[in-house]
Amino acid sequence: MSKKLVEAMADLDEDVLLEEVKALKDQGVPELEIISSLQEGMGIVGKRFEEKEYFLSELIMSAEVFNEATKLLGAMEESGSSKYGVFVLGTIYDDIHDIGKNIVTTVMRSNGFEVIDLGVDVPTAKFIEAIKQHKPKVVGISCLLTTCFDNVKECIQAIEDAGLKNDTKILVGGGPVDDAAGKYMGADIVAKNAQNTVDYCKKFVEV
Ligand code: B12
Repeated sequence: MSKKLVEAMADLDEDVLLEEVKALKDQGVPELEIISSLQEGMGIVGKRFEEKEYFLSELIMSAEVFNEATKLLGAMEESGSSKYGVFVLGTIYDDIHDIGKNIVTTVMRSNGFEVIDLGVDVPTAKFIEAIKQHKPKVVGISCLLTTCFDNVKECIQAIEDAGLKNDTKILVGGGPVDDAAGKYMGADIVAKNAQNTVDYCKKFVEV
């Protein structure tokens, strides 16, 4: 973890942040490690927002700064091969956070999955339609808002009621989703970051 990068992200200091990302990249630091530091910094942004030290404008700016940083990361380029099959992914309805989802999408693609990205604010019916159409082994639902936990629960229940959960594992992820929340929602697994997601999905696909 780069303390300088975590602090630059937390302080929304774009100049220092971009310089540090370049420096770490030049030193050969793995890109997912760089993303971890950025994610840690985003956690601090969130805390400052909760404590009213930051406001919505800073949240918006944090997203812009994060996206600028990831543009410097070459590993985030997509490979195009799909040797592990299809992964359907989307952010649950009423939630528009997509930075984490987009990272998972690119990292999964660069690890050989074909990702059907349904976008943000995705209604249950759209998840069900995509599962019927693409028959994925794994479906991912991103959720950054505790107020949307019940939406994810409803969506997973609907997938089960439609008889589509037998052959499909459901992964959930996003900042506030821990194991207890995942259990409440009826998910098969909670993934804390993009690398975990790749590891779990490869395991499901190989069994
Ligand atoms: C940036 C941000 C925003 C941006 C989002 C921009 C965008 N395009 O995404 C904007 C400004 C739009 C925003 C809006 C809001 N936000 Co906001 N936001 C954040 C912030 C600071 C960072 C989120 C982020 O991008 N993190 C970085 C990424 C890389 O991490 P990540 O999303 O967790 O993803 C990683 C893993 O979780 C995992 N993962 C993620 N998704 C998935 C999915 C699957 C399937 C898997 C397997 C893995 C996985 O892999 C990713 C990569 O490692 C968080 C704070 C936080 N700590 O998360 C608050 C936060 C989520 N927001 C919050 C709030 C309250 C809001 C608003 C309600 C504010 C308002 N008053 O309007 C709105 C809600 C809008 C809506 N309806 O969705 C709260 C939620 C609190 C709660 N209890 O629910 C947080 C926690 C801040 C806080 N501490 O108060 N926000």
